[in-house]
Amino acid sequence: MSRLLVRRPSPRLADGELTHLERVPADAALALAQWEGYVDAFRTRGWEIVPLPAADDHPDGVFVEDVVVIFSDLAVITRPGADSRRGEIETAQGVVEASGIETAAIQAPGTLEGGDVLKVGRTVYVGRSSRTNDEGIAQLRTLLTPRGWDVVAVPITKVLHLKTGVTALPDGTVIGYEPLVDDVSVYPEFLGIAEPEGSAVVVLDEHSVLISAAAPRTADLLRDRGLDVVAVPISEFEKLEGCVTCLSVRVRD
Ligand code: CIR
Repeated sequence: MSRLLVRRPSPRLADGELTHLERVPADAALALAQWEGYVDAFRTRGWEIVPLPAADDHPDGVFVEDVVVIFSDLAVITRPGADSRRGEIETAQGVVEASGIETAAIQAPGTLEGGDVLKVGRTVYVGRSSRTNDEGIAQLRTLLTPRGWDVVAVPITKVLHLKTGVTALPDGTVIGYEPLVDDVSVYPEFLGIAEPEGSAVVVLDEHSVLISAAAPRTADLLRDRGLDVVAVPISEFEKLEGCVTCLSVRVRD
């Protein structure tokens, strides 16, 4: 059974880091309700939900994707580029280590956030962003090359993370809102969409994806391509530069 690692949102979510967006009020109660809806979308499709310990002192703790990245037989504990996020690692590390997956960690001076890591087949695209540095990418490459992964670094200047701008559909097509993608030519198959919020999709299974409810035209486009599309409202997380990918770590069976 596939497992979903999640962490409930902090009541201090509204104080989270912002890089490209202006701060607007976020509603903690609505955020919690939206998070529960997000988790339910997986639970009702057969995913096992694995809650990480709460980290209410960390406003961005709900964005668990940034602190752990799973590569089938290896879990990489990251070292976030944002100082305020380093304290999120400890509790996540305990859960991952207890799961029995081999674990490695990015070391200083390397920085890496999971939002900058996109797997497509055996290729791992890694965003060189304000949060992920060359040393972090080099460490990841050293870990993954012997395991048969091809690590490709890509520049990120227009959005927070690589996966804020692009993600991949079940068939490996990379999807993104072109004005916010530094270089679409990096990706062998690229599908441009009309809504920035539609850039992030989570693959639920071979035929289904999860997407933000703020991207109805992208949802229609994906349905036209034959996919089942589950749309969930995540407005309170989008205010903090979050998206559907960053709210969980997927451990696929
Ligand atoms: C941050 O700036 O770190 C958070 N406010 C948002 C993190 C979003 N994470 C992601 O897209 N993977």
